[in-house]
Amino acid sequence: MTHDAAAIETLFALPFSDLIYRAQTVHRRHFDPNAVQLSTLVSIKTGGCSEDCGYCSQSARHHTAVESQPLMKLDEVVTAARAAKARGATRFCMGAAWRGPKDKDLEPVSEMIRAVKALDMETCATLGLLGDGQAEQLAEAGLDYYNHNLDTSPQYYANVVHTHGYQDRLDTLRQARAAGIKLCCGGIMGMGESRRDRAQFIAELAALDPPPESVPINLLVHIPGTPLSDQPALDPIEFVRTIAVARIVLPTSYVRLSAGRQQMPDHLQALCFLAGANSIFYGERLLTTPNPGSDADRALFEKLGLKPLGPAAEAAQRAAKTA
Ligand code: SAM
Ligand code: DTB
Ligand code: SF4
Repeated sequence: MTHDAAAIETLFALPFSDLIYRAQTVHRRHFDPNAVQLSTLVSIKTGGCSEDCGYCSQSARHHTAVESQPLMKLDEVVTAARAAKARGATRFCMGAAWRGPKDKDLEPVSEMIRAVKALDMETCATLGLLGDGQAEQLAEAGLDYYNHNLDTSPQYYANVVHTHGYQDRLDTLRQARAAGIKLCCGGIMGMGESRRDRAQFIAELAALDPPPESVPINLLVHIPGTPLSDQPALDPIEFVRTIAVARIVLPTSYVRLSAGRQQMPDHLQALCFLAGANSIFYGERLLTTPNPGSDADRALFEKLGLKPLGPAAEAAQRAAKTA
């Protein structure tokens, strides 16, 4: 099915119950509706970034409370990955506050990827824009996924980021894909964009060929000291609609209910799962902000009858139940 932005906007405008019904129908055709994939994030290099992304706590241009940290040591990363696996995460995502990695950064990051892979976890990295040959090097180290977000529509983008362009992001996605790495690519809702922008953003994701395997839908976390800190909150129902539309337009992608869960009550998260979200960030921190802890998530999953995806996750859940 082709989806241009106008057709996607029509989906957004459906009566809520009709939209959720369609999203559920598509979801059940392609996935177990009660299984949720768990990814744990760690910030391997924090703060001091040259870029000016308006939402970000880690830009050197914004005066935020984040303290810069150099590249983490290999053994600290392995300890964090082991702990994530023990809690039931199947994927470990390493994030760095860079415009993009320097060639000298790639060897230490490759070592981290090899070490996490050796724990029998899926590996993901989000390191910014990739230069020629860098994706190949990451692929060779065993990188399964590269996360790089389009963030919003091409039309709204210039309101949010000025130091690198939309096309730069598309080029990086192309490089990662060409190196055989799976894509994790999504965006942030609630940055002041219109519904049309949200529709155009989803159309851009669907136009990637093939579309990203993972699609993180973040709700803006308002960070004091960033240009977007005073942005009015997005209507929660509009956020649920965005998840439902992403599910319909990207039927075989994992749609991740991403940043913003800490600020969401259980019933809003439940609506997002009902709308077709089937992945979360799992663990008490995102990159620089809090996320619900694994105990809270386990309790939520119990209430909703959701099960974490994957054998390690199921074993961790059984162990937690009998403990
Ligand atoms: N520096 C790399 C880059 O920009 O691709 C990797 C890390 S960057 C923090 C990864 C993504 O996190 C951003 O593209 C954005 O979608 C998301 N993000 C960052 N700050 C956020 C915030 N305050 N609220 C929601 N999502 C956020
Ligand atoms: C994504 O889409 N969301 C994650 C991950 N990819 C790297 C990051 C969310 C960051 C939220 C704000 C923070 O913790 O700094
Ligand atoms: Fe933040 Fe990444 Fe933008 Fe740097 S490039 S300011 S870390 S989102």
